[in-house]
Amino acid sequence: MLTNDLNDMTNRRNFLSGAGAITGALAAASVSKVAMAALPEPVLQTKPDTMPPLVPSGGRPYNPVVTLNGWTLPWRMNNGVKEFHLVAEPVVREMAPGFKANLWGYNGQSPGPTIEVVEGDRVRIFVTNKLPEHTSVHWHGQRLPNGMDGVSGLTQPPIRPGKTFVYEFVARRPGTFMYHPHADEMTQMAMGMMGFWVTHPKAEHPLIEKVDRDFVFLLNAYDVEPGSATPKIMTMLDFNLWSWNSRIFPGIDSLNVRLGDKVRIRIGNLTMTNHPMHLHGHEFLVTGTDGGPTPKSTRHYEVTTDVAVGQMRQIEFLADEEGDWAFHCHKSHHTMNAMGHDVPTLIGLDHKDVVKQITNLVPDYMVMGERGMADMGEMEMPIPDNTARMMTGEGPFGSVEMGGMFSVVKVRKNQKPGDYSNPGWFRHPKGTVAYEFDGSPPETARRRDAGAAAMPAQNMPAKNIEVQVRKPGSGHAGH
Ligand SMILES: [Cu+2]
Repeated sequence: MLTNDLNDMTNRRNFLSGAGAITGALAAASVSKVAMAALPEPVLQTKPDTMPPLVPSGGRPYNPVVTLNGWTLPWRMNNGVKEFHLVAEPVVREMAPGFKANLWGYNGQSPGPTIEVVEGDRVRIFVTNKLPEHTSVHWHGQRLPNGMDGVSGLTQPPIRPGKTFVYEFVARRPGTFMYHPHADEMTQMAMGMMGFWVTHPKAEHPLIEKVDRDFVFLLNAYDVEPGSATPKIMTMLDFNLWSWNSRIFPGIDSLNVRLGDKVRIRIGNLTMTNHPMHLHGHEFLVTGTDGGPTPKSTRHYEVTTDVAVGQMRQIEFLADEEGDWAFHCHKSHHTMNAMGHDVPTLIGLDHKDVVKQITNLVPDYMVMGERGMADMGEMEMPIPDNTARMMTGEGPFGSVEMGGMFSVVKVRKNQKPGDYSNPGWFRHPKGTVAYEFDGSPPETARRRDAGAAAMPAQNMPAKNIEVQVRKPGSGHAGH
Protein backbone atom coordinates (compact mmCIF):
# COMPACT_ATOMS: atom_id res chain seq x y z
CA MET A 1 0.00 0.00 0.00
CA LEU A 2 1.16 3.45 -0.76
CA THR A 3 0.91 5.40 2.44
CA ASN A 4 0.88 9.07 2.99
CA ASP A 5 2.81 8.72 6.16
CA LEU A 6 2.35 11.98 7.96
CA ASN A 7 5.19 11.39 10.39
CA ASP A 8 7.51 10.66 7.58
CA MET A 9 6.54 13.77 5.68
CA THR A 10 6.86 15.86 8.84
CA ASN A 11 10.33 14.50 9.39
CA ARG A 12 11.28 15.42 5.89
CA ARG A 13 9.88 18.91 6.25
CA ASN A 14 11.69 19.41 9.53
CA PHE A 15 14.85 18.27 7.91
CA LEU A 16 14.39 20.60 4.98
CA SER A 17 13.28 23.68 6.91
CA GLY A 18 15.90 23.12 9.62
CA ALA A 19 18.42 23.14 6.84
CA GLY A 20 18.17 26.88 6.26
CA ALA A 21 19.82 27.82 9.54
CA ILE A 22 22.61 25.30 9.12
CA THR A 23 23.19 26.48 5.58
CA GLY A 24 23.76 30.02 6.78
CA ALA A 25 26.23 28.96 9.45
CA LEU A 26 28.17 26.99 6.90
CA ALA A 27 28.19 29.58 4.17
CA ALA A 28 31.93 29.42 3.66
CA ALA A 29 32.41 25.69 4.09
CA SER A 30 33.76 23.52 1.32
CA VAL A 31 34.46 19.83 1.60
CA SER A 32 36.45 19.97 4.79
CA LYS A 33 36.56 19.09 8.46
CA VAL A 34 34.24 22.05 9.05
CA ALA A 35 31.59 20.56 6.81
CA MET A 36 31.94 17.21 8.49
CA ALA A 37 31.51 18.73 11.92
CA ALA A 38 28.10 19.93 10.78
CA LEU A 39 26.95 16.69 9.29
CA PRO A 40 23.37 16.85 8.05
CA GLU A 41 21.21 14.86 10.41
CA PRO A 42 20.46 11.54 8.72
CA VAL A 43 16.87 10.91 7.67
CA LEU A 44 15.67 7.38 8.33
CA GLN A 45 12.81 5.37 6.94
CA THR A 46 11.42 2.36 8.76
CA LYS A 47 8.47 1.46 6.53
CA PRO A 48 8.71 -0.75 3.43
CA ASP A 49 5.87 1.08 1.65
CA THR A 50 6.14 3.01 -1.60
CA MET A 51 6.50 6.61 -0.46
CA PRO A 52 5.08 9.54 -2.42
CA PRO A 53 7.52 11.25 -4.81
CA LEU A 54 9.72 13.84 -3.12
CA VAL A 55 8.85 17.06 -4.90
CA PRO A 56 11.96 19.26 -4.94
CA SER A 57 11.59 22.28 -2.68
CA GLY A 58 14.53 24.12 -4.18
CA GLY A 59 17.06 24.03 -6.96
CA ARG A 60 16.10 23.25 -10.56
CA PRO A 61 12.63 21.69 -10.83
CA TYR A 62 12.03 18.17 -12.17
CA ASN A 63 9.39 15.46 -12.21
CA PRO A 64 10.41 13.26 -9.26
CA VAL A 65 10.58 9.47 -9.49
CA VAL A 66 8.66 6.97 -7.38
CA THR A 67 10.76 4.22 -5.79
CA LEU A 68 8.85 0.96 -5.61
CA ASN A 69 8.59 0.00 -1.92
CA GLY A 70 11.09 2.71 -1.20
CA TRP A 71 11.69 6.43 -0.84
CA THR A 72 13.86 9.35 -1.92
CA LEU A 73 16.49 10.85 0.36
CA PRO A 74 15.89 14.51 1.29
CA TRP A 75 18.86 16.85 0.96
CA ARG A 76 19.83 20.29 2.11
CA MET A 77 21.39 23.06 0.10
CA ASN A 78 24.68 24.22 1.55
CA ASN A 79 26.17 27.15 -0.29
CA GLY A 80 25.02 25.84 -3.65
CA VAL A 81 25.92 22.23 -2.89
CA LYS A 82 23.27 19.52 -2.49
CA GLU A 83 24.17 17.64 0.68
CA PHE A 84 23.00 14.13 1.48
CA HIS A 85 23.79 11.86 4.41
CA LEU A 86 23.85 8.10 3.91
CA VAL A 87 24.23 5.81 6.92
CA ALA A 88 25.36 2.25 6.13
CA GLU A 89 23.87 0.00 8.82
CA PRO A 90 22.21 -3.33 9.63
CA VAL A 91 18.44 -3.14 9.00
CA VAL A 92 15.39 -5.34 9.36
CA ARG A 93 13.53 -5.45 6.05
CA GLU A 94 10.04 -6.79 5.72
CA MET A 95 10.42 -8.61 2.39
CA ALA A 96 6.75 -9.61 2.31
CA PRO A 97 3.99 -9.44 4.91
CA GLY A 98 4.91 -12.01 7.58
CA PHE A 99 8.50 -12.39 6.45
CA LYS A 100 11.33 -10.22 7.75
CA ALA A 101 15.01 -10.50 6.91
CA ASN A 102 18.13 -9.25 8.67
CA LEU A 103 19.82 -7.26 5.93
CA TRP A 104 22.36 -4.49 5.62
CA GLY A 105 21.34 -1.25 3.96
CA TYR A 106 21.25 2.52 4.28
CA ASN A 107 19.17 4.83 6.47
CA GLY A 108 16.93 2.13 7.88
CA GLN A 109 16.12 0.21 4.71
CA SER A 110 17.46 -2.10 2.06
CA PRO A 111 17.83 -0.88 -0.59
CA GLY A 112 18.94 2.55 0.55
CA PRO A 113 16.97 5.65 -0.41
CA THR A 114 16.95 6.88 -3.99
CA ILE A 115 19.14 9.93 -4.61
CA GLU A 116 17.70 12.42 -7.12
CA VAL A 117 19.65 15.34 -8.49
CA VAL A 118 19.76 17.49 -11.60
CA GLU A 119 22.42 17.49 -14.29
CA GLY A 120 25.05 20.03 -13.30
CA ASP A 121 24.30 19.85 -9.57
CA ARG A 122 27.29 19.82 -7.27
CA VAL A 123 26.61 16.97 -4.84
CA ARG A 124 28.20 16.21 -1.47
CA ILE A 125 27.39 12.88 0.14
CA PHE A 126 28.38 12.09 3.71
CA VAL A 127 28.63 8.35 4.29
CA THR A 128 28.66 7.13 7.89
CA ASN A 129 29.58 3.52 8.49
CA LYS A 130 27.60 1.78 11.24
CA LEU A 131 28.36 -1.71 9.93
CA PRO A 132 30.59 -4.13 11.83
CA GLU A 133 33.13 -3.98 8.98
CA HIS A 134 34.60 -1.37 6.62
CA THR A 135 32.73 -0.25 3.51
CA SER A 136 32.80 2.29 0.66
CA VAL A 137 30.30 3.61 -1.85
CA HIS A 138 30.77 3.32 -5.59
CA TRP A 139 28.60 5.63 -7.74
CA HIS A 140 27.83 3.26 -10.60
CA GLY A 141 27.83 4.91 -14.02
CA GLN A 142 28.81 8.43 -12.95
CA ARG A 143 31.41 10.66 -14.52
CA LEU A 144 33.47 11.86 -11.56
CA PRO A 145 37.01 12.47 -10.34
CA ASN A 146 38.77 9.13 -9.98
CA GLY A 147 39.25 9.57 -6.23
CA MET A 148 35.46 9.80 -5.76
CA ASP A 149 34.77 6.46 -7.48
CA GLY A 150 34.53 4.58 -4.19
CA VAL A 151 36.68 1.52 -4.88
CA SER A 152 38.13 0.57 -1.52
CA GLY A 153 41.88 0.07 -1.69
CA LEU A 154 42.11 1.39 -5.27
CA THR A 155 40.78 4.95 -5.13
CA GLN A 156 40.33 5.49 -1.38
CA PRO A 157 41.01 3.88 1.98
CA PRO A 158 38.07 1.88 3.35
CA ILE A 159 35.54 3.63 5.58
CA ARG A 160 36.15 1.94 8.93
CA PRO A 161 33.27 1.20 11.30
CA GLY A 162 32.18 4.39 13.08
CA LYS A 163 33.83 6.70 10.51
CA THR A 164 32.27 9.14 8.06
CA PHE A 165 33.63 9.86 4.58
CA VAL A 166 32.67 12.65 2.21
CA TYR A 167 32.16 12.19 -1.52
CA GLU A 168 31.80 15.27 -3.69
CA PHE A 169 31.33 15.62 -7.43
CA VAL A 170 29.23 17.26 -10.12
CA ALA A 171 26.43 15.14 -11.57
CA ARG A 172 27.70 15.60 -15.10
CA ARG A 173 25.38 13.54 -17.21
CA PRO A 174 21.64 12.93 -16.88
CA GLY A 175 20.44 9.38 -16.54
CA THR A 176 19.79 6.26 -14.51
CA PHE A 177 22.44 5.14 -12.03
CA MET A 178 22.89 3.22 -8.79
CA TYR A 179 25.21 3.05 -5.81
CA HIS A 180 26.66 0.13 -3.89
CA PRO A 181 29.75 -0.76 -1.84
CA HIS A 182 33.06 -1.61 -3.50
CA ALA A 183 34.43 -3.23 -0.34
CA ASP A 184 33.79 -6.84 0.68
CA GLU A 185 31.27 -6.68 -2.13
CA MET A 186 30.30 -10.32 -2.01
CA THR A 187 29.05 -9.97 1.55
CA GLN A 188 27.67 -6.47 1.36
CA MET A 189 25.66 -6.88 -1.83
CA ALA A 190 24.42 -10.31 -0.69
CA MET A 191 23.18 -8.52 2.42
CA GLY A 192 21.29 -5.85 0.48
CA MET A 193 23.52 -2.77 0.31
CA MET A 194 22.51 -0.82 -2.79
CA GLY A 195 20.48 2.15 -3.87
CA PHE A 196 19.13 3.98 -6.91
CA TRP A 197 20.36 7.27 -8.33
CA VAL A 198 18.58 9.44 -10.89
CA THR A 199 20.09 12.53 -12.50
CA HIS A 200 17.35 14.54 -14.21
CA PRO A 201 18.24 16.61 -17.31
CA LYS A 202 18.68 20.33 -16.57
CA ALA A 203 16.87 21.41 -19.73
CA GLU A 204 14.89 19.84 -22.53
CA HIS A 205 16.92 16.98 -23.91
CA PRO A 206 16.43 15.58 -27.43
CA LEU A 207 16.65 11.98 -26.18
CA ILE A 208 14.87 12.32 -22.83
CA GLU A 209 11.12 12.66 -23.11
CA LYS A 210 8.85 14.06 -20.44
CA VAL A 211 6.80 11.33 -18.77
CA ASP A 212 3.82 11.36 -16.44
CA ARG A 213 5.10 8.61 -14.14
CA ASP A 214 8.66 7.54 -13.52
CA PHE A 215 9.17 4.37 -11.42
CA VAL A 216 12.51 2.97 -10.25
CA PHE A 217 13.64 -0.25 -8.61
CA LEU A 218 16.63 -2.57 -8.29
CA LEU A 219 16.62 -6.30 -8.91
CA ASN A 220 18.23 -8.17 -6.05
CA ALA A 221 18.38 -11.73 -4.74
CA TYR A 222 18.88 -13.43 -1.39
CA ASP A 223 19.41 -16.90 -0.06
CA VAL A 224 17.52 -17.15 3.21
CA GLU A 225 16.92 -20.65 4.55
CA PRO A 226 13.21 -21.19 5.27
CA GLY A 227 12.62 -20.48 8.95
CA SER A 228 15.69 -18.23 9.31
CA ALA A 229 16.16 -14.51 8.70
CA THR A 230 19.75 -13.83 7.62
CA PRO A 231 20.95 -14.35 4.04
CA LYS A 232 23.66 -16.89 3.34
CA ILE A 233 26.43 -14.79 1.82
CA MET A 234 28.42 -17.59 0.16
CA THR A 235 25.65 -18.40 -2.31
CA MET A 236 26.69 -17.74 -5.89
CA LEU A 237 23.81 -19.07 -8.01
CA ASP A 238 21.17 -20.88 -6.02
CA PHE A 239 19.29 -17.96 -4.48
CA ASN A 240 15.80 -18.66 -3.20
CA LEU A 241 14.41 -15.13 -2.94
CA TRP A 242 14.20 -13.08 -6.15
CA SER A 243 13.25 -9.58 -5.22
CA TRP A 244 12.64 -6.03 -6.40
CA ASN A 245 13.97 -3.54 -3.91
CA SER A 246 14.29 -6.35 -1.35
CA ARG A 247 10.57 -7.18 -1.62
CA ILE A 248 8.99 -10.32 -3.06
CA PHE A 249 5.51 -10.74 -4.52
CA PRO A 250 2.91 -10.37 -3.07
CA GLY A 251 4.93 -7.85 -1.04
CA ILE A 252 5.79 -5.73 -4.10
CA ASP A 253 3.49 -2.75 -4.61
CA SER A 254 1.65 -2.38 -7.89
CA LEU A 255 2.63 0.35 -10.35
CA ASN A 256 -0.51 2.47 -10.53
CA VAL A 257 -1.00 4.75 -13.53
CA ARG A 258 -3.68 6.73 -15.31
CA LEU A 259 -5.01 5.65 -18.71
CA GLY A 260 -3.07 7.56 -21.34
CA ASP A 261 -0.05 8.22 -19.12
CA LYS A 262 3.40 8.08 -20.58
CA VAL A 263 5.24 5.77 -18.16
CA ARG A 264 8.94 5.23 -17.58
CA ILE A 265 10.27 2.35 -15.49
CA ARG A 266 13.96 2.30 -14.59
CA ILE A 267 15.45 -1.04 -13.54
CA GLY A 268 18.95 -1.90 -12.29
CA ASN A 269 20.27 -5.43 -11.81
CA LEU A 270 22.52 -6.17 -8.84
CA THR A 271 21.91 -9.92 -8.73
CA MET A 272 24.28 -12.51 -10.18
CA THR A 273 22.13 -13.50 -13.14
CA ASN A 274 20.17 -11.77 -15.89
CA HIS A 275 16.45 -11.00 -15.75
CA PRO A 276 14.29 -10.77 -18.87
CA MET A 277 11.71 -8.22 -17.77
CA HIS A 278 8.33 -8.74 -19.38
CA LEU A 279 5.32 -6.42 -19.54
CA HIS A 280 1.85 -7.59 -20.52
CA GLY A 281 -0.60 -5.70 -22.72
CA HIS A 282 1.77 -2.97 -23.98
CA GLU A 283 4.93 -2.55 -26.04
CA PHE A 284 7.81 -0.49 -24.73
CA LEU A 285 11.01 1.13 -25.94
CA VAL A 286 14.32 0.91 -24.15
CA THR A 287 15.10 4.60 -23.95
CA GLY A 288 18.18 4.51 -21.77
CA THR A 289 20.80 2.49 -19.95
CA ASP A 290 23.36 3.37 -17.30
CA GLY A 291 25.39 4.58 -20.28
CA GLY A 292 22.81 7.30 -20.94
CA PRO A 293 19.83 7.83 -23.25
CA THR A 294 19.82 5.40 -26.16
CA PRO A 295 20.14 6.88 -29.67
CA LYS A 296 16.69 6.93 -31.33
CA SER A 297 17.97 4.80 -34.21
CA THR A 298 18.52 1.88 -31.79
CA ARG A 299 15.04 1.90 -30.31
CA HIS A 300 12.52 -0.74 -31.27
CA TYR A 301 9.39 -2.03 -29.61
CA GLU A 302 9.68 -4.98 -27.25
CA VAL A 303 7.56 -6.65 -24.62
CA THR A 304 10.56 -8.26 -22.91
CA THR A 305 14.00 -6.81 -22.35
CA ASP A 306 16.89 -8.55 -20.69
CA VAL A 307 18.61 -6.71 -17.87
CA ALA A 308 22.01 -8.32 -17.49
CA VAL A 309 24.13 -8.32 -14.35
CA GLY A 310 25.34 -4.85 -13.42
CA GLN A 311 23.16 -3.23 -16.10
CA MET A 312 20.38 -0.69 -15.97
CA ARG A 313 17.53 -0.30 -18.42
CA GLN A 314 14.86 2.34 -18.66
CA ILE A 315 11.72 1.37 -20.54
CA GLU A 316 8.93 3.67 -21.72
CA PHE A 317 5.41 2.99 -22.90
CA LEU A 318 2.04 4.60 -23.36
CA ALA A 319 -0.39 3.10 -20.85
CA ASP A 320 -3.35 3.01 -23.23
CA GLU A 321 -5.02 -0.28 -22.24
CA GLU A 322 -7.03 -0.36 -19.05
CA GLY A 323 -6.55 -3.34 -16.75
CA ASP A 324 -4.26 -5.17 -14.35
CA TRP A 325 -1.23 -6.04 -16.42
CA ALA A 326 1.34 -8.49 -15.10
CA PHE A 327 4.93 -7.23 -15.08
CA HIS A 328 7.58 -9.76 -14.15
CA CYS A 329 10.88 -11.47 -14.78
CA HIS A 330 10.31 -14.12 -17.43
CA LYS A 331 12.52 -16.75 -15.79
CA SER A 332 9.83 -18.91 -14.25
CA HIS A 333 11.94 -19.79 -11.23
CA HIS A 334 12.31 -16.10 -10.46
CA THR A 335 8.57 -15.72 -9.89
CA MET A 336 8.59 -18.10 -6.97
CA ASN A 337 9.61 -17.75 -3.37
CA ALA A 338 11.74 -19.84 -1.02
CA MET A 339 12.05 -23.46 -2.01
CA GLY A 340 14.77 -26.02 -2.43
CA HIS A 341 15.76 -26.91 -5.96
CA ASP A 342 16.40 -30.54 -5.04
CA VAL A 343 12.71 -31.39 -5.47
CA PRO A 344 12.31 -34.13 -8.11
CA THR A 345 9.69 -33.78 -10.84
CA LEU A 346 6.80 -35.99 -9.80
CA ILE A 347 4.19 -35.05 -12.38
CA GLY A 348 2.42 -38.16 -13.56
CA LEU A 349 4.16 -40.53 -11.14
CA ASP A 350 1.86 -42.94 -9.44
CA HIS A 351 2.87 -43.19 -5.83
CA LYS A 352 -0.39 -44.34 -4.36
CA ASP A 353 1.07 -47.50 -2.95
CA VAL A 354 4.02 -45.71 -1.37
CA VAL A 355 1.75 -43.05 0.08
CA LYS A 356 -0.53 -45.72 1.53
CA GLN A 357 2.42 -47.30 3.28
CA ILE A 358 3.72 -43.97 4.58
CA THR A 359 0.34 -42.74 5.81
CA ASN A 360 0.16 -45.79 8.01
CA LEU A 361 3.13 -44.26 9.83
CA VAL A 362 2.59 -40.51 9.18
CA PRO A 363 -1.14 -39.80 8.85
CA ASP A 364 -0.75 -36.27 7.36
CA TYR A 365 1.77 -37.22 4.68
CA MET A 366 1.22 -35.78 1.21
CA VAL A 367 3.32 -35.88 -1.91
CA MET A 368 4.52 -32.56 -3.24
CA GLY A 369 4.04 -31.92 -6.90
CA GLU A 370 2.08 -34.96 -8.02
CA ARG A 371 -0.25 -32.85 -10.16
CA GLY A 372 2.20 -30.04 -10.88
CA MET A 373 3.16 -27.44 -8.32
CA ALA A 374 -0.02 -25.34 -8.31
CA ASP A 375 -1.22 -27.19 -5.22
CA MET A 376 1.57 -25.46 -3.37
CA GLY A 377 -0.02 -22.11 -4.06
CA GLU A 378 -3.50 -23.26 -3.12
CA MET A 379 -2.86 -25.37 -0.08
CA GLU A 380 -2.10 -23.65 3.14
CA MET A 381 0.67 -26.05 3.98
CA PRO A 382 2.33 -25.65 7.36
CA ILE A 383 5.68 -23.86 6.96
CA PRO A 384 8.31 -22.76 9.49
CA ASP A 385 7.78 -19.34 11.07
CA ASN A 386 9.17 -16.37 9.13
CA THR A 387 9.14 -18.09 5.75
CA ALA A 388 7.82 -16.64 2.53
CA ARG A 389 5.39 -18.99 0.84
CA MET A 390 6.75 -20.49 -2.35
CA MET A 391 4.17 -18.82 -4.54
CA THR A 392 1.21 -16.90 -3.33
CA GLY A 393 -0.63 -13.74 -4.06
CA GLU A 394 -4.40 -13.79 -4.04
CA GLY A 395 -6.05 -12.21 -7.07
CA PRO A 396 -9.71 -11.54 -7.84
CA PHE A 397 -9.98 -14.97 -9.52
CA GLY A 398 -7.98 -17.02 -7.00
CA SER A 399 -4.32 -17.67 -6.31
CA VAL A 400 -2.00 -15.89 -8.75
CA GLU A 401 0.56 -18.66 -8.16
CA MET A 402 3.41 -16.22 -8.37
CA GLY A 403 6.08 -14.98 -6.00
CA GLY A 404 9.44 -13.27 -6.33
CA MET A 405 9.96 -10.82 -9.21
CA PHE A 406 6.33 -10.14 -10.05
CA SER A 407 4.03 -7.15 -9.83
CA VAL A 408 1.10 -5.56 -11.63
CA VAL A 409 0.86 -2.38 -13.69
CA LYS A 410 -2.62 -1.05 -12.96
CA VAL A 411 -3.95 1.20 -15.72
CA ARG A 412 -7.12 3.08 -14.77
CA LYS A 413 -9.27 5.72 -16.42
CA ASN A 414 -10.11 7.28 -13.07
CA GLN A 415 -6.63 7.36 -11.54
CA LYS A 416 -6.01 11.06 -10.84
CA PRO A 417 -2.83 12.68 -12.15
CA GLY A 418 -0.19 12.39 -9.43
CA ASP A 419 -2.19 9.78 -7.50
CA TYR A 420 -0.06 6.69 -6.94
CA SER A 421 -2.45 4.89 -4.60
CA ASN A 422 -3.65 1.36 -5.34
CA PRO A 423 -7.05 1.45 -7.11
CA GLY A 424 -7.84 -2.19 -6.22
CA TRP A 425 -8.54 -4.93 -8.75
CA PHE A 426 -9.68 -4.10 -12.26
CA ARG A 427 -13.42 -4.49 -12.93
CA HIS A 428 -13.54 -6.10 -16.34
CA PRO A 429 -16.31 -4.89 -18.63
CA LYS A 430 -18.99 -7.54 -19.07
CA GLY A 431 -18.10 -10.16 -21.66
CA THR A 432 -14.35 -9.44 -21.69
CA VAL A 433 -13.09 -12.21 -19.40
CA ALA A 434 -12.10 -15.68 -20.60
CA TYR A 435 -14.85 -18.09 -19.67
CA GLU A 436 -15.55 -21.78 -19.42
CA PHE A 437 -16.92 -23.52 -22.50
CA ASP A 438 -19.87 -25.59 -21.43
CA GLY A 439 -20.59 -27.69 -24.53
CA SER A 440 -18.80 -30.97 -25.26
CA PRO A 441 -15.48 -30.57 -27.12
CA PRO A 442 -15.35 -32.12 -30.62
CA GLU A 443 -12.86 -34.88 -31.30
CA THR A 444 -9.43 -33.45 -32.07
CA ALA A 445 -8.64 -33.52 -35.78
CA ARG A 446 -5.13 -34.71 -36.50
CA ARG A 447 -3.18 -34.45 -39.74
CA ARG A 448 -2.13 -37.80 -41.14
CA ASP A 449 0.04 -36.62 -44.02
CA ALA A 450 2.82 -35.12 -41.93
CA GLY A 451 5.42 -36.36 -39.50
CA ALA A 452 7.05 -39.76 -39.55
CA ALA A 453 5.10 -41.12 -42.50
CA ALA A 454 5.86 -38.13 -44.72
CA MET A 455 9.56 -38.15 -43.97
CA PRO A 456 10.92 -41.51 -42.78
CA ALA A 457 13.61 -41.16 -40.15
CA GLN A 458 17.05 -42.65 -40.62
CA ASN A 459 19.49 -44.12 -38.11
CA MET A 460 16.73 -45.15 -35.78
CA PRO A 461 17.66 -46.95 -32.56
CA ALA A 462 17.65 -50.73 -32.98
CA LYS A 463 14.76 -51.14 -30.60
CA ASN A 464 11.74 -48.92 -30.11
CA ILE A 465 11.59 -47.37 -26.68
CA GLU A 466 8.13 -47.30 -25.26
CA VAL A 467 7.30 -44.21 -23.22
CA GLN A 468 4.69 -44.75 -20.59
CA VAL A 469 2.25 -41.86 -20.33
CA ARG A 470 0.56 -41.70 -16.98
CA LYS A 471 -2.20 -39.31 -16.29
CA PRO A 472 -2.46 -37.89 -12.80
CA GLY A 473 -5.24 -39.50 -10.85
CA SER A 474 -5.85 -42.19 -13.44
CA GLY A 475 -3.31 -44.67 -12.17
CA HIS A 476 -2.13 -47.05 -14.87
CA ALA A 477 -5.17 -46.48 -17.03
CA GLY A 478 -3.19 -44.41 -19.60
CA HIS A 479 -1.42 -46.96 -21.78
CU1 LIG B 1 14.82 -13.12 -13.13
